[in-house]
Amino acid sequence: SDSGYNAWLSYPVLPHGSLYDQYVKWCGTVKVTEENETIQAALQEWRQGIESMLDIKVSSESEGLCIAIGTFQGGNAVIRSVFAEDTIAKVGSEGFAIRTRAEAGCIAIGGSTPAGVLHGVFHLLRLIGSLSPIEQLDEVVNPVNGLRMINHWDNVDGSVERGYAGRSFFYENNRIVDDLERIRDYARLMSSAGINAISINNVNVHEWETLFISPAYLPDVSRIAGVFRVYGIRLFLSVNFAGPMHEGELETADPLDPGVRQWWKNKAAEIYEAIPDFGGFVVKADSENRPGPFTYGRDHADGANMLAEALESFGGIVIWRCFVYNCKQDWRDRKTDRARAAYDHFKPLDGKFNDNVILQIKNGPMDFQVREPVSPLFGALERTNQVIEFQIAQEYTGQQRHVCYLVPQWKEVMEFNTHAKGETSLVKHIVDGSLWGNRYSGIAAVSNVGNNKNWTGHLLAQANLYGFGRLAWNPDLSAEEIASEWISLTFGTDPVVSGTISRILLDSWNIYESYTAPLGVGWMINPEHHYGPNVDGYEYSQWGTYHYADHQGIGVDRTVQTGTGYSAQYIGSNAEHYDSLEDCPDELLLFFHHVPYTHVLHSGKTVIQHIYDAHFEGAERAAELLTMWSGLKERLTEDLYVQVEDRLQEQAGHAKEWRDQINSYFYRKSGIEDINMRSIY
Ligand code: GCW
Repeated sequence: SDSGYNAWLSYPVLPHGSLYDQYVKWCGTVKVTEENETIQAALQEWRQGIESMLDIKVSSESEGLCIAIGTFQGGNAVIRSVFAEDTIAKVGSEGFAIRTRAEAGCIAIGGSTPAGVLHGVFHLLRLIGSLSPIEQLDEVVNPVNGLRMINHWDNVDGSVERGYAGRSFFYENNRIVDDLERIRDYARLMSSAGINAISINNVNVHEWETLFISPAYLPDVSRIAGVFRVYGIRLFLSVNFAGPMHEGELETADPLDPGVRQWWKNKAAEIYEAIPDFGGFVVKADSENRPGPFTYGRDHADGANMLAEALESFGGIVIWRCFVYNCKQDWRDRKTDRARAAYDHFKPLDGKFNDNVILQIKNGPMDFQVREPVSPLFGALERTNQVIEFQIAQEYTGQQRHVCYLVPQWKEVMEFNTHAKGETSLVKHIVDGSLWGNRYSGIAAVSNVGNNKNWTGHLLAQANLYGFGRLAWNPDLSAEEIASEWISLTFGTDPVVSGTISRILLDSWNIYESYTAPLGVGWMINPEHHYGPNVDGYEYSQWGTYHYADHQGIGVDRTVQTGTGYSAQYIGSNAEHYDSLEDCPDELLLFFHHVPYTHVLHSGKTVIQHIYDAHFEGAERAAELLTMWSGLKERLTEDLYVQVEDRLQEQAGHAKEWRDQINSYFYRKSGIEDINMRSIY
């Protein structure tokens, strides 16, 4: 077996039956007339997928029913005859039209660009791989979000910041790798999931990576861009705001200094010389000790606009991150609230950014915790391009040792109603640009891949990578649909396998949440590496991450009257509900309120009893995941079975550790017994 390397492009053999016969009837012949490298990649993918799933040979010669693929302008007569002008007019630059036309003897996939055609081919392969009928196809499919981006936190020394799947497959020993085979397979996976933009280096740009935009590295960076280009993906780089000083040329990085502005303009010209379709820059500035405009008394708009000006004439964009907060906070200071920071920094700058700047906002106000409210910046920026940032890497959700399918969490965030413009103003409509009519918009996420054979360490963590791409393409897909697609494409269509894995995935977020930090308060993890329980791990630190537990109660008071006032960053009824002890949803109670352990939740339980119950149940349910998986032993290849079994074993044991540390901590603090008298230490 391939150990999971082929992931959702494994193309498992399909069961014989009427659908199989239908596929064989249509799919054995393919007609392509264009030489374009992206169209040729689509053809190659088609061959590989069909030959593997149907166990037949694909020919381009034979007569009879066929698949025709190509662009509308590409000279393929079949494509032209199948699609009407008004259909063609509906197909955007990355979308496609697909139609079964018995009269023409073909299923045609047409796009206005080669990338669109490629997406169409992946679409049909996905339909077949999940046993959908193909004899009545007639649809136009366009991606909902413009930017569908993956951010790598890879360093050129080969390490990956918050990487849980081995080392980087882009870099080794301060060089870009020679062999691009794995990167090509990665591009196939990303493209098939719908991704169209990838930044390849860490937002914390260190010494060597600062030179990625200089002649020392540009030729190699451009080799990677060439691989991505074939699959319709644009390459981006994270840049160091202090770059102009690093190459020893300038003594300042002040964004209003004419010399600095010229330096970036020259850089942009050099970059586009090497990579004509370069996407642009990702920037982490004045954040966690990274350099930025603050050093020169300038603001984020000054910084971002300078870079934007340099890229504008080449069609490039600046993606400026909003993860800006005081990371040197005094824990004794109860007024400073990290949750407030992004809004406080960026709301006043709304409307001040150039047209080709996009602000990248983390989904929550803190940092990718298992539970956080939605960032109040969504809804607050009416005249600024923005993308949402998720973290596929499971930094705070089990580090790809525990299973935690994050698509349901992302869905919840995307469906959140901000009330920013009229009654219904969902995050997904801010993110897709439709609410405010933005020039650029979309969705980005921190990657969870590395050089482990199966890409993601935990095989089931592949579902998050696939799911992110699919959700970025179409946020209306459900978490269930995405899970079920991923399972069929990866493991085949056995309904028992599908039922079990789907349940494991869909329960996993709730299970992880229940045995870790309670009721939205977050953290309680070991400092630095962030794995495993440590209730006070960040309690007396400078990072702004506190739970304030004492012998009477727990939680962060973020109300207007007595707390940090964070709740007022929301609009209308959201602000009211979060601010109110009565109306605040249970799962976020301790994010917004400090309450006694005896406070009664909407569920009817006291906070302390909720903590005990959730932790006992969570650990038990984690152990059941292993039992459920064991039922698949005879149905999966041994290699795939065993690698997940190992991880689920670790999770079951580790969930107990979480349970016992959290329960014991709160029992000792509160002195309140568990009403069920279970073992607490
Ligand atoms: O989640 C935190 C991580 C840092 C990361 C930072 C960020 C790249 O712990 O490792 O730095 O967020 O998003 O910039």
